[in-house]
Parts: sequence; C-alpha cells; structure tokens
Amino acid sequence: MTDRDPSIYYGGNFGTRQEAFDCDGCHRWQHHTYNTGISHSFYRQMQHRDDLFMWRCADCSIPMIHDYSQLISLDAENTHLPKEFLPDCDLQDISINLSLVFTPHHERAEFPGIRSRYTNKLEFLEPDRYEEIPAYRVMDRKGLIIDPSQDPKVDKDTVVKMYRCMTLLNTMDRILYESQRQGRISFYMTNYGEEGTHIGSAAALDAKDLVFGQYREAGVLMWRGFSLDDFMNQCYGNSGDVGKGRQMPVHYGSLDCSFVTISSTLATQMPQAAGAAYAYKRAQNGLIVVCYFGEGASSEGDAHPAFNFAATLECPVIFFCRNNGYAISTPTHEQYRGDGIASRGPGYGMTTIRVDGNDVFAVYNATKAARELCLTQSRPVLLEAMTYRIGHHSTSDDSSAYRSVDEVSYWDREDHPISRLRYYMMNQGYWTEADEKEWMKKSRKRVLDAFSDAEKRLKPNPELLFTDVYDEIPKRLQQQLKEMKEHVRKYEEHYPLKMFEKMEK
Ligand SMILES: Cc1ncc(C[n+]2csc(CCOP(=O)(O)OP(=O)(O)O)c2C)c(N)n1
Ligand SMILES: [Mg+2]
Repeated sequence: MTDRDPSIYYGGNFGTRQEAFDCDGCHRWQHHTYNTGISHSFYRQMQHRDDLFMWRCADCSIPMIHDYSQLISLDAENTHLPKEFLPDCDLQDISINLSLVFTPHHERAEFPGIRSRYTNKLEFLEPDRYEEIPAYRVMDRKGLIIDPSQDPKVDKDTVVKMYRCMTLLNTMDRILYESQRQGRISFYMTNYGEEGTHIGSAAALDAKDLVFGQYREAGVLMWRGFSLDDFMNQCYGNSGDVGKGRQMPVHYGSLDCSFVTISSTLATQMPQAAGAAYAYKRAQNGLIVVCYFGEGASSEGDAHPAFNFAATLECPVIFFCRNNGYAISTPTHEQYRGDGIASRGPGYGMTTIRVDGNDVFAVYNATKAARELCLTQSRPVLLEAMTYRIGHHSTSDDSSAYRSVDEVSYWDREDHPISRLRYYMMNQGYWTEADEKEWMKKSRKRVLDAFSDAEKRLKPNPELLFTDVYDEIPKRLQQQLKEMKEHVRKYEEHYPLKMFEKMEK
C-alpha cells in the first residue's frame, strides 16, 4: 500500500459503526449503522461540524435530521491515528470508537407548527445543497432489465397488450391529427412520446379507480376499454358520442371507464381529485383516485390546495405529474426553479417518487407501489413521470417556433417508450418483425374503419343542448329551447339540419 494518493485515504469509509438516537416522533431509541470514514480527515470534518445526516425512524417513519452543529461532545478512543498516509498498513483493520452526544431532546424547538432543532448557525437553506431526486427506472434504452429484482415479471399476454395499446394510441393520434389538418374535426391533441406514462400507470391500477385527467391521457381510457369508436365519436361530436357532442374534441369522459370528463381549464381537476379521494376514504371502498396533470398545470393556484388538502386529510390519491418538458411553448426552465415537481412533495409532507416515464415497467412498478401506499396507509403519493412531448402542444400550436427539430428527433429516435418496450419484447422472444408488420397494418385498418364510421354518423339532436344539467328543465331554458326550435324552422335554409338527428316537432 504505497504510492497512494492521499485523497483516497481522506474521504474513505473503512468500517461500520452504530449510533443510537432518540426518535423525535415515537421517542424510541433507533440504532443506526453506517460506514464511517475513520480517516483523519473524517474525524476533522466532524470537529468542523460540517456534516448533515438524515434517516427515518424505523418505527414511525419520521425523518430525523442530525447535523454536527448539534454535537455537543465527541469522545474518541484511539484518536491517535496512524500517520496520515498509513503506509504498509491494511486499512480494513483500523478502527476508532467515536461516541457522539447530540443536543438533548428537551432542547429542541417545540413550536406548535414545527418540530425541529435549534441551531446557532445563521444559515439559509440553499436548494443546491440537496442532491436531485433520482429517476427510478427498470429497463435501459435497449429494453434490458437493469436489476432483475425490479423486473415486474408481467406475463407475455399483458406485455403484448400493453404494446398493442401504446401503438394503437400512436396510430389513432396520427389519423386524428391529420383529419384536423384536413378540416374534418375542429381540434386535436396527440399523445406522442407519453404512451409509457399512460399504459404503465393504467395497467397498475384497479379498473374502477377513479381517474381525473388533464387532456393528454387518452391511453388510460384506451387501456380501460374506451373503444376506437368511442374516441372517434367524441372527436366528431356525433350522435354516438357519450358526451352528446357537447365538448371540444379530446375532452373525453366515461362513467363505464371511471374517467371524469376532461375540463381544459388547467388544474381544476386537482382539488376535485383530492375531494373525491376523501370521499373514497370515508366510503372505505377499496379504491383510490388518480389525478394526472402536467408540470405546467402544477404552477396553477389550484395545485396548492389539492396537495395540501390531500396531505392533511390523508386522502388516497396518486398525483401523477407528466413532466414532458413543455407547457405549450414554455420550457420547464422557465416554468420552475426547483428540482422538478417531485421536490414539492416533501414540502407538503407527501410520499414522493420520480420515475423515468419512458420506461413503461418503471411507471407500472411505481404506480402499483403508490396505489398500495394510498390504500393501506391512506395517504397521497406524488409521482413525477419524466417524459417528452414529441408532438406539438395541440393542433393550434406549431412547436418549430420554440424548439429545434433536432431536439424532437433526439427523443423520437433515442428514448421512445414504444421502441424501448419493443426491444424488450424482441429480447424476450415475445414479438417479431413479422408480428410488427401485421399488427401495424391491422391496427391502422381498425382506426380508419372507426374514423369513417364516425364521419358518417349524424350530429346529435340540437335539443340535447338543453338537457342533463337540471333534473327538470327550468322555465327559462324551456323558453330558450322553444325559441331555438322556432328560429331554426324559420331559417331552415341557413342550417345544415340534414346533418343532425331530427328534433321533435
Ligand atoms: C387556467 C388555464 N390557463 C391557461 C390555459 C391554456 N393552456 C392550455 S394547455 C396549457 C399548457 C399546460 O402544460 P402542461 O400542464 O405541462 O401539460 P402538457 O400540455 O404539457 O401536457 C396552457 C397554458 C388553460 N387551459 N387553463
Ligand atoms: Mg407539460
């Protein structure tokens, strides 16, 4: 052991030691074992009181923070360390017993609003002092499982179903996007690049868990059985639409799929989801609520009461943030300064995880575990799925005005959730090039058939404009309905009535 760089000795961890701390929550003694650097430098570091440690009490999960400014005595046996460079000596064998005594419990700050420690240091919290929250993943970009213990072992049929759903969504997006460009429907929003977040989460939920979506979660509905006809009829606002043609395209809703109708006013779904989850908790119905929203929507005022009510009332809700890099033309670096959306979770006292949203299995595992936490511990979970919006924001947007084609094609080519799953399936022998070709042909035909059926259907009876809001139509609305009918009859030649279902006389 000669010719060593001193830095190797200086930060080194060469042994384990146990310390006991009084937990602030349950007052039990917690034994914490960690590797200690017993090098001279580590010892000096402690004297300088620079280190900060945090871990959770094993009994009550309350985080305990100790830093060495609380250290009131440090006793070390064998402080006489060998020479700094320790030549010719086996480092594994060196040990030193440190006994650390921290500020006693009764000297901690006990204000009603916090439980914390006192410090004599005038010190601000600096955001860059904390390490960024990592993004959990299961597969690498080539579809290889990185750590076998994290393999969700989804059976072959389910994996193929996931893949079919992700690709069908992609095909449907292409046809409906083009149909808007041709003036056949008024508006559309694609889901390109975010298929993994939709299908990974939907597959991990109970089909009856209540979903509040933002607008870019069509895959969740598709997984739950909303048919191509249902999608097309909604976008065409025709007589087959469950919403009776009253909403803009992509503002889906389905009682059968436990999917609350989309409202485009950003973030309104968030406090509603917290409230619904509170009702579910009281009903003890074994279900949870899932609330999807974008990182842009998280800047809305409504996000705050949603998070805070859910945390304080301990509501079983997953706040599922799709962080896709943009809120229309606003990139994330103009949207927030913190570490994404996940970093807000601990501030609200919420269990939190960040996930690679382009890894469908990572999303699946995280959503499944989050659901379990919501149900068994009755508390909210914040899940931030990192992904990329490959399409334009909507048909009203041209993203080439604010981002480069190269940026978009990087994500399309190098880190796409569909290609990652396809790699996995091919590695497993679940899917071949021939399967791919046949499926793409078949799925495109299915989409085109549904599309042309929807186009042929009549628009809903105009009288339906007045129903379904009040149990009994109020007098003033009855009057308006009568006037509308008289007006349309009088100016018949100006209205394309043939395209509509017949009104009653
Ligand atoms: C209250 C409100 N403000 C502004 C808008 C206009 N608007 C529609 S979508 C959108 C961007 C939302 O971005 P994000 O939440 O990140 O979702 P993404 O579109 O990226 O999926 C904006 C600003 C709106 N619909 N509602
Ligand atoms: Mg966004």
